[in-house]
Amino acid sequence: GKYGLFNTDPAEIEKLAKEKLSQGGWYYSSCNAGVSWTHLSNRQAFYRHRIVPRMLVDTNLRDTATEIFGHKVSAPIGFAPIGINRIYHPTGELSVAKVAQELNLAYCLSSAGSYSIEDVAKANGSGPRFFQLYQSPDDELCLSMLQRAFDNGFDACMLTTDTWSLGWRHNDVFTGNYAFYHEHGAGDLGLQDPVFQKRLKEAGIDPAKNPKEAGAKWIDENIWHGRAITWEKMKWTMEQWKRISGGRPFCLKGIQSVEDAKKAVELGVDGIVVSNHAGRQVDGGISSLDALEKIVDAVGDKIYIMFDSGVRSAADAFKALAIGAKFVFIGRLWVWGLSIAGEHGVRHVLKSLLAEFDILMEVGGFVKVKDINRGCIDSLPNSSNLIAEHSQI
Ligand code: HOC
Repeated sequence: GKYGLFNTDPAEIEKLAKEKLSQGGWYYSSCNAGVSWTHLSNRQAFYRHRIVPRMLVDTNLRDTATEIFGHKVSAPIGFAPIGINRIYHPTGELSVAKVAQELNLAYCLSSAGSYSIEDVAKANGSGPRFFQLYQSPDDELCLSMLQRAFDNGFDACMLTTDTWSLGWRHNDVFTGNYAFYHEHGAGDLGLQDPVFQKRLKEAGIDPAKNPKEAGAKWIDENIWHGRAITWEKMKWTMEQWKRISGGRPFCLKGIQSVEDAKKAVELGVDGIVVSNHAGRQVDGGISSLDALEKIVDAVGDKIYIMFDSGVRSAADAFKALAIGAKFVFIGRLWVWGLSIAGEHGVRHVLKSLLAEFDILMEVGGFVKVKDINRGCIDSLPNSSNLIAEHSQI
């Protein structure tokens, strides 16, 4: 049928997802900050770097597998944390986590998830899985979430550093995002937290009678609370995670400057995700790939560097690896797969991406992930003013 073996060209996926989603769902998943210039610069940066294939290489024994924090995975490509997956499909995070395990890919659960930590962990089975934290200013609640993440086998904590409030996203503001999220069970991950349940009781809110009020309290006070977490506080969070988890990796997501990357190294953070939140936070910002290049040059040998923002193909992922990322996360591709056909849609999109990556290695003459380096790409100066229609995807 139409949504069986659908065309996995990213432009097609996007079209099918738009057709399937409500206006609110489509606007939320596709929106960017402001006039989308950060998104555009993400796409332009990929366009500027070109892969240089090598010939007569024995790629018969090529291998897309790699390791992330000591876990062997099928590819250096994983699921970026994205909140409220029930907007896209009723089975939401459960389907995504299940497919991740089936394909042996790293999965990162958003703390704005629409299913509980416990249920997602069960769906994800043996993982590997990471827990993304939108840090609540309520320390007791934060500790409770970290503890639940550890108790449920999450292998690393990833603190998002760029989203204390959502960026100004016209389309999403237009659809009245706030009410929309609540309708889709936004934040069940939080609503099921024992400390948050205590907070609801203290405030006299019965979530069974007043789910919208309870949901609003969760989001307003603990997710988009508008109160920035500073480096000082981040140190506390890292120490708490280390204590609770017995030293499992702690990472920062959203790093875009060399200064911040150096600070992360100085404070003993295990890894960073160079990311501009897919262009959804600051408009007119530096592309994630350009930031990656500068950061790798400055601290690439001192910290584990991951990457996200704007990846639409295996070639994009390859370019980020060539520039020096050790691991690449994708977001909207799997969200749209989920929107189109639930679990099947996620599986179909990911299997296509993995096949594309494998074939790229074969036809490009690359044998191992660790051999992907700057010598594999040719780059135009970043002053080049360019953009093809295709890079609008
Ligand atoms: C219910 C809160 O990363 C985005 C997301 C923010 C997730 C918070 C959801 O929209 O970019």
